[in-house]
Amino acid sequence: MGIVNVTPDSFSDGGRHLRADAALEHARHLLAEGADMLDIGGESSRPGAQPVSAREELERIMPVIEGLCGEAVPLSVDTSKPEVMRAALGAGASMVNDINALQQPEALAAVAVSGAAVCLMHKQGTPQTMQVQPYYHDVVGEVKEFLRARIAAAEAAGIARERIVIDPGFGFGKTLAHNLAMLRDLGALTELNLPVLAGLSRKSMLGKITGQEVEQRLPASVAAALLAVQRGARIVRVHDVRATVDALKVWNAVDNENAVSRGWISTG
Ligand code: YH5
Repeated sequence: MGIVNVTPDSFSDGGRHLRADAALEHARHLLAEGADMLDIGGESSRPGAQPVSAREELERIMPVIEGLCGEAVPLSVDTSKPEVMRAALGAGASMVNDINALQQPEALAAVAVSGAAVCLMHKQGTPQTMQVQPYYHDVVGEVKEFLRARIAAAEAAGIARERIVIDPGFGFGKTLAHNLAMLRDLGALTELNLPVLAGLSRKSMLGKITGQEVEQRLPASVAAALLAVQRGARIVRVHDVRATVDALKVWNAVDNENAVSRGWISTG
């Protein structure tokens, strides 16, 4: 899953049209690099980020979703707002990626009536406060129980299991120790029998481990994505698609007997 952030901090603000054009060009670049799906977001959910209105979010993402709906690729919309979900799904998005796990009123219904897929993510606190003092007795157990409860809520609202993806929410109200425990034991989430999505790309935990600033975290991000897939993640949300795809191809060539039959590699 390639990340397309349509925010002023990601694409320099020469006005709405230029920003949408730059985001579209970036999205097509990620597809050329081998992305199987794109995650399009108009609200920064980085630690400390300020919320934006539904109207502002829509003005950022809708031109990009509309510009991409001709490409034969699944689009995910990164939002917590039901109004934004409905508009994006109406324009052809096929998945909602909600860091709030459909906890806002109407969010469950917005996804349920659409037939779209959803990614339910765990976090502790809100993006404004979540890194202040994360605390868990048992991070893996608590994340798993939270996701189990949100899966039940989604199913009760009419969202079939086949439509649900789960995500431990790396960096969302978690210390380095919590993130490492979660990655080490990611297999515990696969016991919920749903595809696991992992988002580690360029995150602070990689900066803490390597001492690298955000622009220099590509090698660490590739290593983290590979580790996540080896521990059971089925989708990795990444900025650096080509490097990640190459790493996964090497792993597949060595460890996955199906790599040839799936057309991922050729033995000549
Ligand atoms: C995720 O894990 N993450 S937004 C800080 C960074 C770099 C990247 C300091 N949305 C996830 O990517 N959706 C985000 O450098 C997500 N899973 C899902 N499903 C945070 C982010 C980032 C933050």
